Amino acid sequence: MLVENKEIVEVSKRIFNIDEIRADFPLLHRTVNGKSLVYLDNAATTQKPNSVIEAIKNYYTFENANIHRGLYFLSELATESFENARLRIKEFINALSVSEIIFVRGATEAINLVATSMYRGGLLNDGDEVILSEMEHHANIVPWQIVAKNNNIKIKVIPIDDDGELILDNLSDFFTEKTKLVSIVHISNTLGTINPVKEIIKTAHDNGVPVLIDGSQAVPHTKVDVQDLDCDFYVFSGHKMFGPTGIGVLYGKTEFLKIMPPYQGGGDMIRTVSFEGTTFNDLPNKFEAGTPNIVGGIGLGAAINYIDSFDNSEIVLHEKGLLDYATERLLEIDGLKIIGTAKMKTPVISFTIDGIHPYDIGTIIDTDGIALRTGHHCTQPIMKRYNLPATSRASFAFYNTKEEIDKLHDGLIKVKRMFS
Ligand code: 7TS
Repeated sequence: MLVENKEIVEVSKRIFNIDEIRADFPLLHRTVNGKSLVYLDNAATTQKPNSVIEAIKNYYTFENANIHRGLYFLSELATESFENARLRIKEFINALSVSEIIFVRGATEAINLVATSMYRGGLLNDGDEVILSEMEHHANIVPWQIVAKNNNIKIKVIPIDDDGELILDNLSDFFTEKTKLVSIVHISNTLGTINPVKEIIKTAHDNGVPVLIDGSQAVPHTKVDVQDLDCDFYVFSGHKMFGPTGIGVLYGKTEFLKIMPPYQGGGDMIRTVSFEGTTFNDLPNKFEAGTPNIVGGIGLGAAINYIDSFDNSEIVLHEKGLLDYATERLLEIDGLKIIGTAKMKTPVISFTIDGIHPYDIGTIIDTDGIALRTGHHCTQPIMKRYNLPATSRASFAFYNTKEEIDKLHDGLIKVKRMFS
């Protein structure tokens, strides 16, 4: 029976055809400044395929009602669609149960939830230690700084080397009896580095410490299996994986979510309420106070269906081709330096060009319809590590092409000419 199901899934995978894929994304076909758009800011957010746009339209056209409340037809339909999306997410990351999937606003809210709830529940106390890395997004730094009164959680930082790889030789030395969590990024949004999170999780567990993985940049590119990783928490945002904004996921092992107190109070997260006291709902509802982003959840489910319609190895292959080609072409440019040269990378290229400020690069290249990110990418500690005010960043998705990389190359040559 299982074998039969497997065969059906494999047969139904779409052939990886770049023209057909691009046809799925209406926004890729617009013009900007009279030029065809070249969208290279996918680490910030991805464009949305028609199937996601249609799922959102369909929900508001035919299903809109509040969930978990009414016994009437529409409410049950909306509840079913929303809970089906939760099931799709559970399958997508191979969680053990749907009760481990908490809908949140995004990765940022997920990390704030864990920090706040751990602190409130006494799993993290004043004077305790949390291990982060030098390549964290601000979303995985600031919550740990603000959760305790007087900034009382000690943050230990795993450093990075010149290539943008974590220096893990003495990782075991980071752990003391005060260490309560390792919270680390799976793939860096600025450097593209894929971190060896499975090894880090193993070392942390050998020291009796749980691990949160910030998977925001991993889910659009790689297959994630939370049971295989054995992480205790895994967080990501829907909008970076072809889904809508305002929706994201906190995965947590039941053993932790059960003992952690609620993050916010309100409807849906309670079982009974009186002025004398309140009892809380079961997982996952305990962490989902108020009307959730119903359409966001449904849109995220559609995005997962879209990603899953391809064989992941074809996505990885295409993206590796983009990374290699873009690296080669950009390095042809005199004075261009790539920041982040780890052996294991996703298609993200941060770079500087001698004598030209990244903001000038971003602004000028925009006139050619090329969308690049410039700035610190919410990773100021990385900028400090490389002694840079900012970088330009091209980040690719599987709908990007080598022709777009050629346009980026030519656009940068033009920028250089303007400054010579
Ligand atoms: N963690 C990582 C690794 C990220 O790349 C981002 C967003 C976040 C957390 C926060 O995600 P949010 O959806 O909650 O905002 N990264 C970027 C970026 O690279 N450019 O814009 C946002």
